[in-house]
Amino acid sequence: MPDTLFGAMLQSIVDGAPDTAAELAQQALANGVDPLEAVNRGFAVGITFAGDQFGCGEMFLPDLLASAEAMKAAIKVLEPEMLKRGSRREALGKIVLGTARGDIHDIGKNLVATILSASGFQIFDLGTSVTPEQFVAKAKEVDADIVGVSALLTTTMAGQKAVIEALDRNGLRPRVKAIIGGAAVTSKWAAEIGADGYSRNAIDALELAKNLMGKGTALA
Ligand code: B12
Repeated sequence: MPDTLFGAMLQSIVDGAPDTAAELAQQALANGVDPLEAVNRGFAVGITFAGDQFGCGEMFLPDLLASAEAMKAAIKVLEPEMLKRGSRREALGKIVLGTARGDIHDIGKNLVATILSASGFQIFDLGTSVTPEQFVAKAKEVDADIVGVSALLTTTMAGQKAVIEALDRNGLRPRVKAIIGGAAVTSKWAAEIGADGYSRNAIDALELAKNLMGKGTALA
């Protein structure tokens, strides 16, 4: 059963059908499917497919927007369960999160925020198109342990570098760690700009953040 459910989830995103996506998310929860698995094996596969179609000119921006809306509708249904499943037992640290200047993609960043928050991190989400100055100001204000910058466009990845430079300029690093992510980000880019870490998905982001706080289960 789950495989057909995951297939239908994928299709609902490609079709840009928020009501169907939300219904399928509800169905998954009712069937005891792990909400993160529903995202990773169903909905996220759909949005990646839609992005590829868009990239090769098979899909246009309004369709991609509809796909993004469907993705958000599904995550809205799944989010409370993700938060409920999180441990939330100890305060792990404070993380300032946002999408880089000029970039409005936030689906992945929001997932990272949900997972980290569910696992006990205190999240200060600055939203999208965040300037380096805004990251620095918030990090100072809340005495952050980690600053996380998401970027989905090759043009806005430079914004991640600018945030790291601003953290350095303001004397916040190395105490404050800088982590980055987003579809186009690679470990090579992370090393090049001197980030303290990067991850390909929200689960790895959690492991990364825990490791940086000295509370991880993995080495690294
Ligand atoms: C959905 C989407 C949109 C939606 C965004 C809706 C929203 N509210 O987010 C809309 C339709 C608005 C959109 C707009 C645009 N988009 Co767009 N979009 C996408 C798409 C299809 C999916 C992104 C997504 O949500 N993925 C699902 C999530 C779950 O994955 P994720 O974002 O990668 O996040 C995970 C990890 O990366 C990681 N992570 C993410 N952030 C962080 C942060 C930290 C700190 C850490 C540790 C980890 C981490 O964890 C996340 C969860 O697992 C991608 C294609 C793709 N394959 O990425 C294109 C894509 C990114 N878009 C693209 C483009 C070109 C655009 C536009 C410029 C189009 C236009 N002509 O206007 C605009 C940009 C506007 C702007 N200024 O930002 C291109 C970028 C090309 C490039 N290399 O630069 C892509 C790759 C599509 C393509 N193939 O051409 N887009």
